[in-house]
Amino acid sequence: MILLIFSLFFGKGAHFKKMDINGDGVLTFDELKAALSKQKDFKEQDIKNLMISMDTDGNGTVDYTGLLMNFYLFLLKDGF
Ligand SMILES: [Ca+2]
Repeated sequence: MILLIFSLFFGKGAHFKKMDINGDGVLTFDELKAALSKQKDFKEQDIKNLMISMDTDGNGTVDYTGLLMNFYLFLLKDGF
């Protein structure tokens, strides 16, 4: 699952800057939804769960640093 998410954000053609439609450096739920619905068949609830898990400071948006930190912590936790 984490690799799937990783490839969605950092893979070819789907990186963070493209997803950040208004270019403010953070992803809102609507931006995330717009990007993910193009990629795979994500259900609205899946996207909500993803958003909650990546919204490290709980302000309703996902920022690039928070996203990288999330992956880093995940990798540490899983002992890679
Ligand atoms: Ca944005």
